Amino acid sequence: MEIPKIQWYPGHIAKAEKKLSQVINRVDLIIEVRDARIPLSTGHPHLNKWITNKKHILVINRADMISAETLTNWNAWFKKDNIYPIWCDAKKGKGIQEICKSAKESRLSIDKRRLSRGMKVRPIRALTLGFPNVGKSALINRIANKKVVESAKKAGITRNLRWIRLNNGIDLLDAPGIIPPNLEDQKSALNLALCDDIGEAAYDTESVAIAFIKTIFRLEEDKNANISLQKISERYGVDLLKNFNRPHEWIDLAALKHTSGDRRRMAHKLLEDYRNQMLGKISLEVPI
Ligand SMILES: Nc1nc2c(ncn2[C@@H]2O[C@H](COP(=O)(O)OP(=O)(O)OP(=O)(O)O)[C@@H](O)[C@H]2O)c(=O)[nH]1
Ligand SMILES: [Mg+2]
Repeated sequence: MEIPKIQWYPGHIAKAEKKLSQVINRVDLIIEVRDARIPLSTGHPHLNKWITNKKHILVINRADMISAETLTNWNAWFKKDNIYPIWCDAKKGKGIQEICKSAKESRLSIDKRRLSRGMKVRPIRALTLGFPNVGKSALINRIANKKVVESAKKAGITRNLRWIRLNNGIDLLDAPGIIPPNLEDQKSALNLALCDDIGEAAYDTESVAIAFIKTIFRLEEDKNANISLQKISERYGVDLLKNFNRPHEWIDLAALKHTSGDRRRMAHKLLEDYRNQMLGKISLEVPI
């Protein structure tokens, strides 16, 4: 599939990554946060380098945005590698207890190690690390049980590093979303764009909307993707199947009905409808 070129590495992320590299040695625990719709594309290729000698918890957020069946199938997939993710919905607070429990276990084991070496215990330092907009700040607010950091529907909300002292012996660091400087894997880059996990400046909306239609055609047969072309066709009153090889034309026809013929606005509407879950709980990546 031809994919529109997507590249995004804004200044604030470059700066944040530099600052992170200065504090990361002092961090004891990395709470890695991924997006349930694209749990592979939101895995950072440099993570293994960062987690050496640290505890690691894998949190997959936005669990409410995929089907329960797909979530179960992902668990079976991760289990093959002995990985047991904690699935969360930071909006509703689901999975937060599990993160706290797991962080506490890390704290106790770090305390034990320090005491055995004759060192005093101190609060452990935990960093939430992940791509932009996956819900890191929303999770922190849930863990702290009050609004301590800014969280909003746009990639690049958190701009600076910010320590939050919890009263359970854990200091939590909120950081801006981090992405690789070069989005070498353009298939993943497209997924990030579709899920709004990178800024809109990174791509052309119309080409990405066309790529979205091609993607749902490709994934439709996989049950885990949970796509109903019929429902989407009904929603816009334009048959997707009839326009199978002509996503451009589908957008044109839908634009006539919904955006006074404005293709760009229609493309944007389609993407926003997906992101706002108006098209169902669609997974853009599936366990294989
Ligand atoms: N449906 C759903 N929405 C979520 C979930 N978690 C966060 N959100 C929403 O996603 C948006 C982004 O959340 P943030 O907490 O700002 O994300 P972030 O990872 O801190 O983003 P940056 O600071 O830009 O890196 C907000 O509008 C949240 O309300 C979730 O589990 N489910
Ligand atoms: Mg944030």
